[in-house]
Amino acid sequence: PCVPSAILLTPSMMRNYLPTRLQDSHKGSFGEVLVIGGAEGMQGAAILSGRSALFGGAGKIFIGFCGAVPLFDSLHPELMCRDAERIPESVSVQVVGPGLGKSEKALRLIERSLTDCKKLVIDADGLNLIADSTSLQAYLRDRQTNHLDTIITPHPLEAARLLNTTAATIQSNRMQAAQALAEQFNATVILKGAGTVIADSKKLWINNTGNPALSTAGTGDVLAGLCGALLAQGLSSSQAACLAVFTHGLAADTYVEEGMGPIGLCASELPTQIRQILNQL
Ligand code: NPW
Ligand code: AMP
Ligand code: MG
Repeated sequence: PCVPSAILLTPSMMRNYLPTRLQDSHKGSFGEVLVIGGAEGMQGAAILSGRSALFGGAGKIFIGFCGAVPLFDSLHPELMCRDAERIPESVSVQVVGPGLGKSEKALRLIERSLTDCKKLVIDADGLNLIADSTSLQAYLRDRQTNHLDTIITPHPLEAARLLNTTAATIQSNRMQAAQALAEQFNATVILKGAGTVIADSKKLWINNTGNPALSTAGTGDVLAGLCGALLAQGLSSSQAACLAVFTHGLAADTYVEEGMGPIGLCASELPTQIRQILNQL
């Protein structure tokens, strides 16, 4: 298949995508994000994603847990913690998958998000559930026809599960794999890993920020929450995907320059640095 040449993400390109804040704005101006994930033992993934949406500038953030619901996040009590099946209002931007698990409840939750949610980021176990189910794959493909936007954020093994191949095959031609995912699932794709590739039905982008400090648990959950925050602030799927990937990588690069990586950087340290980059880019 013909693969278009990739556009390198640059700071000047990213500046054009930055969300702006009018003087008379209020929290409703910056959208709501609902993170759905956090099964038993993986509540942290959903919290990381919610914190990232907060530092990425979303107006209001809910975390819907699949497992036991913490009373609140003591570091960030701004985040509203609920049972994922007890969130009354239908929030128009959702991030489904961080620590979601693959239970019956998880399956019900992702099916509802795929059919109802206007702007959806699908990560981690959200992608693994879709890889295992042809009916969920059909719901995902149909979203575009129903004018619903989707970003999917696979790492190479998740991409391999979706395309029914191996991670080695994905890695042997990352651009082609990202384009195949975009075409097969009618979504904007973030194919993660060193040299993250972003693809939609028309274009390919490549990112050169980021480094092995990011090779640690939870960094992907942070990226997914950031995508949600940028969608909630009005960016298109491809703009949100590109700006999120660029700033997430640059945050890690900044920590390395400051001597806080590549060894031992924590995913939970990324959101504050991402906030600074969004404000100073
Ligand atoms: P290997 O080791 O090379 O064979 P999984 P997961 C591969 C949640 N989390 N290039 C690599 O395979 C998530 O949100 C919860 C090549 C790696 O071992 C999910 O819901 C946390 N290969 C759930 O856990 C923090 C690559 O994929 C394997 C690659 C499972 O997600 C952690 C891992 O993939 C986590 O986020 C690359 N660039 N990147 C929490 N605090 O609650 C990855 N691989 O088996 O899908 O497991 O990604 O950990
Ligand atoms: P996940 O595997 O879902 O936790 O996501 C890992 C995140 O860290 C993705 O955004 C990857 O692109 C990023 N990442 C991991 N290792 C590297 C690396 N060596 N260079 C650049 N980015 C990386
Ligand atoms: Mg992940």
